[in-house]
Amino acid sequence: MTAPNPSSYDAGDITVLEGLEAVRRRPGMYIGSTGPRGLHHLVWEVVDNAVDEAMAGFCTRIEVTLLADGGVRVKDNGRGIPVDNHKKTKVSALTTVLTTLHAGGKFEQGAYTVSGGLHGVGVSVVNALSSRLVAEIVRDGHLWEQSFIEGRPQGKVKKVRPARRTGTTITFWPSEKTFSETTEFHYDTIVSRLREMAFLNKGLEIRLSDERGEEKREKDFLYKGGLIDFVKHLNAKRDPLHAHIIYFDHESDDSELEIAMQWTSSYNETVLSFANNINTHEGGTHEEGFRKSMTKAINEFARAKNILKEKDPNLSGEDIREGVTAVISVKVRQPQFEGQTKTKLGNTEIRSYVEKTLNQMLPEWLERHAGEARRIVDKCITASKAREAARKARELTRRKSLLESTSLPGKLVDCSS
Ligand code: 0RA
Repeated sequence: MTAPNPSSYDAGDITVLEGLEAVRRRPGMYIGSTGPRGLHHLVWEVVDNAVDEAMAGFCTRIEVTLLADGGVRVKDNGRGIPVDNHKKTKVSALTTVLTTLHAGGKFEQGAYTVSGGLHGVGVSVVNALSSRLVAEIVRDGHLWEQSFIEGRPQGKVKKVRPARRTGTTITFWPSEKTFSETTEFHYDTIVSRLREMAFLNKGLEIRLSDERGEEKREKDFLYKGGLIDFVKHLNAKRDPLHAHIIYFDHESDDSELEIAMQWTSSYNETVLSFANNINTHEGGTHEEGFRKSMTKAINEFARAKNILKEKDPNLSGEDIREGVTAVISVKVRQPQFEGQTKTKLGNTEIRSYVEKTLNQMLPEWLERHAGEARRIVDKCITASKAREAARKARELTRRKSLLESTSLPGKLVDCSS
């Protein structure tokens, strides 16, 4: 047996504290801002970790509680963060996860690494920016606990008592030193994100309880239909063109794809896309593959059914997407987030994955629901005609105003009246 080496232990300890100190010095680097957005990032980070555990197939229920004293509690029924000591460092895995930058929950090969994404900064960042944090773990037959103040462990992981079932509970109080503007969580903001998470992870049960204020509030989210329910929700106040919501899911060796969509009588296009549960506001390769395949499938169907004649030009992507509500969700092993706000998916292999998968599934759906497909195509043709008419009207107006303007050549000015 080798004796613990005090000097290297100290060195590691110092590195850890320096890491969390760096987060406290420049919190914006890790959570974007120290305003309300950054504050809510703390919640998303802890919830994301629990959702990861659900995505890995080990967690079915997450409870988020906004405590009366300003704290937030996130409880899941996953496997529980491991508490045993690392062979070399002799430090509990739990302590490491909570005090080491970028040591997310994901040690295992094969697990989805949502970490590295937008709010995948690791729960240690939450710890660094909390005046207090308590981790309670049930696994290996016991309840284990460790507390932190400003990120610093207040003793080792404690074995509290025997306990059954497994899970992780993280309770934290955001530090007023960092969040000097406000430490107050916004109920509606948390409602919409948790609802979105529940849509994106079908069958996952999420409960939000607000224990602040006079009237306690509570909301449960559980969507058996996943993205189908998401599209229903988005189209609740719109007028759908067809009854069936188009839905596909597909799993490959290293990615997953889920798409739901429905056309409405609206003139707007609503396409939401997600990569590893993160809203990719700036789009990216998954959206590109989706658009390309959809344009191809609708045009081919319209020609096959002779709705578009040989002489007619193809329908444009824009015409096809008028009035559509679609949600695209991909799960990718190593997501690359690009763009101004890091919300654009960059993985090139995902473009062809989505395109190829949809190329197989979309024509089949259109064939099997030919009546509904015709109504969709009719709407696209109407959109195309309207756009063409608008273009002609615009041209006419331009020509007219050109004639009326003073821009007539000099020697013709006298003739213009
Ligand atoms: C790594 C390994 C294992 C669980 C987790 C991470 C885990 C992390 C979080 C964060 C919030 N809730 C969580 N639940 C689980 C388990 C490895 C094993 O048991 O074999």
